[in-house]
Amino acid sequence: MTFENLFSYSVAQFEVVLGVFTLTAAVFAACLVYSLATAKSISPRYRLTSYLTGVVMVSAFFELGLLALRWYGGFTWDGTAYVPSGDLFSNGFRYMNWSIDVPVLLTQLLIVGGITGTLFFRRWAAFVVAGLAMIWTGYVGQFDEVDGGAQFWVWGGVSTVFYLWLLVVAYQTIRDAKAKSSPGVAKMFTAVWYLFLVSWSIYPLAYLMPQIWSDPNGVVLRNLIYSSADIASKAVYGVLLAAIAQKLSAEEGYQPAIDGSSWVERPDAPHPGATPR
Ligand code: RET
Repeated sequence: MTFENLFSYSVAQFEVVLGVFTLTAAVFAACLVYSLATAKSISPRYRLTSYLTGVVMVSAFFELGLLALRWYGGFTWDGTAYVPSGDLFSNGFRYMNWSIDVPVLLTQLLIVGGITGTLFFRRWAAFVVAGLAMIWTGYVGQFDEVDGGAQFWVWGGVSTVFYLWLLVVAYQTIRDAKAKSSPGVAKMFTAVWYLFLVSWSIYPLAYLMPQIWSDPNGVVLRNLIYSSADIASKAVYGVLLAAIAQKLSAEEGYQPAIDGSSWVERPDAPHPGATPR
């Protein structure tokens, strides 16, 4: 049982949740277009990151669309409030979506971080095992989120152990990437680390919400939290990695990257506005 099903909602509460779901789906659709449209300005060595952002965006777009439908069908207007309709809302889609997106997002980090050879496969295996174990143990725990019994806390705790392992491997990957980067790119990797740490750590907070704030406003806040974390960890992260990949491509002399971006410095090509026409 998901705690969203316990309550009735005012028009504002119901609409905000529905609006946030559709906004998030729209952001993912936009980010899909962006990543496909800019892929060619990234050298073949890093380009897979753009297509992987595309994979994340498609799966997340469907997930948010389904959540919106499920929310819409889960409650009916009785003249004064949106009351449970008998069809249950479920956050289970989220966990299914993470099962695709978490391994893919972490693979992107390895690609843009320039990790190759056996180290790539070792880190990749650690990411996939830790990521899936984190998600599926959390999935088992969330079925007990309303009661907050042993199932909720024990599986939540086991999931957190896998999360900490994943964080260590992500930290090592970003540290290694920074060690071989120019100062500009190293700064961008530092930004990736903070974005990663903050946006990923929001999900366990949303898991805890039924035990922290169990009322309709808590439900609204939980879904706002989930959507901000989703936009940051999938879309902003994807765009930031694409920007790093493009800068690396330009530094390595890949001409479409040099021509195709306004934020990569071109010391030998003055800004068109600087030359008299
Ligand atoms: C759970 C269960 C409680 C403990 C922890 C969790 C962590 C979840 C995370 C999810 C990240 C999801 C992402 C999805 C992007 O598509 C499973 C809520 C630690 C970190 C990044």
